[in-house]
Amino acid sequence: MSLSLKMEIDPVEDVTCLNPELLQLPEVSPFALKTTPLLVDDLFSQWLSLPETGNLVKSLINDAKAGTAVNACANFSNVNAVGSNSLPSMFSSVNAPPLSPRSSSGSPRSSKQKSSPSALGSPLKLFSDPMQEVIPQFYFQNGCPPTKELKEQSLSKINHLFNNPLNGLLIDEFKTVTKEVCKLPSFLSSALFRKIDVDCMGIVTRDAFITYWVDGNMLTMDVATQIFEFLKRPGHKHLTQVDFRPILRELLATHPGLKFLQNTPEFQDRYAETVIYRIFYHMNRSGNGRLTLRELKRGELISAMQQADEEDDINKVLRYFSYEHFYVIYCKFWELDTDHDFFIDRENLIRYGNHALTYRIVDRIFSQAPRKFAGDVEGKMGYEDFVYFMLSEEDKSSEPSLEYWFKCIDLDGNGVLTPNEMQFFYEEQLHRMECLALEPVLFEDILCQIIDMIAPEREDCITLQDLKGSKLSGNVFNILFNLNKFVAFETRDPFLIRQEREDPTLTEWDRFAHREYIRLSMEEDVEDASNGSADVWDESLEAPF
Ligand SMILES: [Ca+2]
Ligand SMILES: [Ca+2]
Repeated sequence: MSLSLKMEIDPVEDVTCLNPELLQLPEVSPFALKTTPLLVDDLFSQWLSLPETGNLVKSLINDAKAGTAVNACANFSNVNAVGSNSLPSMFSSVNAPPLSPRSSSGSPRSSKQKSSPSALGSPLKLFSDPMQEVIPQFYFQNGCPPTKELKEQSLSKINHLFNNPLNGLLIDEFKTVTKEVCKLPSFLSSALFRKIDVDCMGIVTRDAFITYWVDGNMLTMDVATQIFEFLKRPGHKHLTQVDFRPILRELLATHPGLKFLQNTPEFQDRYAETVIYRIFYHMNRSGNGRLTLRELKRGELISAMQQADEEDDINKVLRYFSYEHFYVIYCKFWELDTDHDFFIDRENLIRYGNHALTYRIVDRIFSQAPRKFAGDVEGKMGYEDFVYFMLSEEDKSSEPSLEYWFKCIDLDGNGVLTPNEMQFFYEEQLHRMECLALEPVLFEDILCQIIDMIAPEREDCITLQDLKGSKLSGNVFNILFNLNKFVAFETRDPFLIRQEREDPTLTEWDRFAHREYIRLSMEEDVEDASNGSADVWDESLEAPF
């Protein structure tokens, strides 16, 4: 192109030094050039009028005359390669507005440039080019609509499943839809069915289902959002404990691992309650009884539900649903609640774990420092409160537990634990050590040990954040108010160390519950065999505390 115009360029005599910044044609999309030929003419004549252009063309002609092998294209692109590394481009010099971001998607240049080494070598340049950025719509007020393909796929499945004279399904038949179309755990089926069957007709029609699931954009939501949407009550922005009851009821009615409870509805209720308390203990971190979508997404409930749906042995579902875990919690409560009025008082709780706890910490629990009791009986702890206590006591590595005990020790509630506050609790431990003729450890030494374990930001106090950042925080609490666990920690109980090594993926709670379940079931065996003479008690299985 440049050679064919040499005659017009020849008169250009003014030679100044080359300014590569003025030669930035590669910055312009060929697509833009094609669609605006006038612009091309303008640019080209501007380029021609540059003294450097005349200089370049002249030297090329001289080379040609002298018979030197010339590669005009190579020369040309060389000059431009230098130019393309620097800004501003020629566009800025002619004050042209940037091109619409949309046009770049069809531009062959933009796709070519992505793979060229110069583009790869300069990520900054890629981002600075407005033509590179195409941001797809990402916010939809009523949820992201399904793609045509996904919609068709679902509709064909729906048509197949609803293909009957009624054009609808009864509650039991609906389960297949829950599993195959919605891809949700089967024990959520009744809850979903009732959500769609608003008039309680006992049937969900094909059209009603499509309106709710496909047209309502439920299809494209993530599982947590789907479950949140249909479990919550209309107009609410959270889930409460009550909202979980229907799914627990269905799990109890259908899960093979829970069938044996069908003749004891009382225990079904207790199991359901316990699972719900455990879910809220771990997931409702604000502690206000209102589980938000954000909290639901952060926790492990959805994967636990999916596991419970696939696993016939409910005891393998360690998060929330294990029957054995429920059994251990409930038996402990029953054991302490001697008059079986379903409440325990301070004197009952002090017996927990072979009198492991101090009076001072038990008093703090009963003053409701870590958590307000759910029941309203003065000075009494209900079952739900006990579940919170027990989970905190048996797994001090979990965050809800650290928060629970932190509030207990923080006597003045100012958000930091001071040596004085810790000493208040430790005094009673020290006294108990003396009574049991154990070698007492002075508070000063204990404080040093605690500071070493936690490595707090400030040396004069410990924050909740400090505790959350240390793996040894649970031991600090045991030092302060649980004598049995303090001693076990100090002597590095081989039993515990062996258990930890056996399966490091288990939580402290999982190990405790497993150990306790074995112990409790052995006790039951002993009771059953009380008429016989054989002593079936195995000392090695006894809990170390
Ligand atoms: Ca009682
Ligand atoms: Ca404090």
